[in-house]
Amino acid sequence: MQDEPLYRPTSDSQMSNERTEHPAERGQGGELHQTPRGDTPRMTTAQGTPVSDDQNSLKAGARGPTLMEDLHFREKMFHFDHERIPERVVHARGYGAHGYLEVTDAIPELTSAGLFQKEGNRVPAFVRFSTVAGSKGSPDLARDVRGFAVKLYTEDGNWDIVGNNIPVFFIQDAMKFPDLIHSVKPEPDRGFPQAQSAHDNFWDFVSLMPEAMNMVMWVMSDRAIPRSLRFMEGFGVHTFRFVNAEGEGTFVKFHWKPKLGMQSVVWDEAVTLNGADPDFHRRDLWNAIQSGDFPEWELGVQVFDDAFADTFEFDVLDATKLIPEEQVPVRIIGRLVLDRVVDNFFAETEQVAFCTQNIVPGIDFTDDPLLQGRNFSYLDTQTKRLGGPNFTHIPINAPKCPFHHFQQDGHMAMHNPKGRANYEPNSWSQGGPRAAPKQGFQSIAERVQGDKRRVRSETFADHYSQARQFYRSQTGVEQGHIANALVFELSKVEVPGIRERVVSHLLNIDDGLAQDVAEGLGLWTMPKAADPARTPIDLPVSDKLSILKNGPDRFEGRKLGLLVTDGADADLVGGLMDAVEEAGGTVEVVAPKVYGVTLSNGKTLAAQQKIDGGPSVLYDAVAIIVSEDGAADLKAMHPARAFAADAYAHAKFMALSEAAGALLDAAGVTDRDDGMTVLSGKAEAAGFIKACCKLRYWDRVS
Ligand code: HDD
Repeated sequence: MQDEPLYRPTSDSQMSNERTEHPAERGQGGELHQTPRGDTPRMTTAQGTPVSDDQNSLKAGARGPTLMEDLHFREKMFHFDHERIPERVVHARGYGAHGYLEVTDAIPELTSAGLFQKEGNRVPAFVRFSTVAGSKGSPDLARDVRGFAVKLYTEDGNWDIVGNNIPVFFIQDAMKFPDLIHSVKPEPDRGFPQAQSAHDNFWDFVSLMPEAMNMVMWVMSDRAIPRSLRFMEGFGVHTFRFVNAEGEGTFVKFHWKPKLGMQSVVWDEAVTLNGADPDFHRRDLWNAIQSGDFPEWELGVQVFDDAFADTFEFDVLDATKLIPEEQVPVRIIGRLVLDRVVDNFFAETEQVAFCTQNIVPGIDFTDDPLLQGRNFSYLDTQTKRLGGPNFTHIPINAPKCPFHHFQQDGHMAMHNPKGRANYEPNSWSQGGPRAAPKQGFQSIAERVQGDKRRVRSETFADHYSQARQFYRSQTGVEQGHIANALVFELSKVEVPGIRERVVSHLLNIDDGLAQDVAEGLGLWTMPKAADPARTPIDLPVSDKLSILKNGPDRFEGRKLGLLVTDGADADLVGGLMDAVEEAGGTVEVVAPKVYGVTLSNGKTLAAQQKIDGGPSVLYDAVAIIVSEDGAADLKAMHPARAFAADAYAHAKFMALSEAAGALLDAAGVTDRDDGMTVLSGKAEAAGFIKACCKLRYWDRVS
């Protein structure tokens, strides 16, 4: 039996009783897969029973009914029917990768956390990025906050920093989290819109909760449409505590700063990207890691004491506020590198369970009421999502340091210790584990006293000052994007009263912004400003809050879309590709046909995208190197005209061959500006890539 090939060659007749070769039996190159002989493992059921035929269910006769007795069919179908687990109630769409955190500046004076005792210490890390509102299958470029959740497998247990790419939050008290999320998710009666805040319920809720206004400014800014997960900052958001070996505490806020700098797309690109490549962010992360271009962030901390907290304009326990970097500088203490994609998306990215309660000795919580509530919610949700209390037995969630406890049994228990002792204290000789008062986790000895009341502290009452500071710290281009985003979103709101209520808040943030939005909406009469609980104050501009003021000035890690046709000048193409490579970028070739083109020197150049699958929104800059005949062909193709028109409209730098002008004209792009370089040789190619380091030619649109 073992010597007989289990799969036979294709039968001539599809109607024959002989089983026919299934397409799945062919490899990608068309070669026939190995039959289960030699080194190829034989297929079995989950019980280990060898399977003889995985194509046909067991029937009474070739055309007869399927038999219940078919153990292989029933087991296969039963397992398939149970493949899904509940998606996360928020942050359902996410993408993870492995890496490490390396300490670059030891801080034993601040914290006793083992990790930070010595420069050069490294711990494994797993990071999951996510959007918040959309379900698991929603597109990557939704206007939304991005989750930035980091699990560090330290020698003292797992430390999770479950943060976002925005340093403030919508609400101050965890009590309001279900309401916030209900309001942004699809409306309950109609089940839409998906992955969007542009609807009545969201704007109704936030306009009734003025504490949301600071975060609303951030979400309407370009921060909410990052170009890549690699090009965004991350924040722990809350104020945490460092505790040193003497038991002394300092306040700390955590920051992740991307090595390649920040970058966002423009809204019109995001809208197109969501259709052109709904997986744009995850594909980008996967490709970067697979090509050895490992994404990296600096870990920074803002450390401050009670004296600062007492004099700061806001309460450091209020998660709707940040501390400007100009006030408390960020000290860089480590680097986070992602150098390995997952082996299995479900096992790792889907099953990873972050909990804000996962901290290690040397780190502690504060009384931030949002953080306190989160500490309940995460553990609770994992139990539901992963089916029981043993989710720490799943490898991605298990600590990588030794661990010993008496928690036992339950669904799917994988760690089942031997021996008699399962309680403590006990008299058995191997009766450990025992608690270690010195090395064990200790909460900071903080005096806590107060009346038992449901109240919001008066110190949380200023809802507009930081929103104003954020808006006024942006460049003109960025301010325009915020106004446009508000107009776009509020134009999707059906109830005029809700739109007007939002504008009434904007009046407390910035008059000019309120005017721009009112004008964009076509609002006839300006509403009265909302009554602020506390009169907003003017804070100094904080340049660090702007993306464009902190632009990367490099093309490293970025992508050029190169549109070519048959007969394109081989020297220009070669020179440009070399220049991009030298700058640390990549080139994706777009052509009328995916097998590519024949260049002027007779050599072929393979394409990665056919023109209608490679719109210019996929790229940071574009080049159109075409022959005259090629340009004439492209003129007739809508996707080619759109490639040129969109690149122009999105303020991208463009490199052109002489002949490309005809395509631009046909696309309605009659301007020739300084964001365009007509190439005639290598020198221009280098100059063009240097210009691309600015990422956009904003003068074109501002
Ligand atoms: Fe949350 C997931 C970040 C407030 C309750 N949250 C979740 C994830 C991130 C954040 C990144 C995805 C983790 C992953 O990739 O698996 N959440 C935040 C930040 C907040 C915040 C930065 C404010 C500072 N969250 C917040 C509150 C609550 C929750 C106030 C409830 C009281 N969050 C959850 C949750 C989730 C979650 C329901 C859903 C899936 C999960 O936990 O694992 O428990």
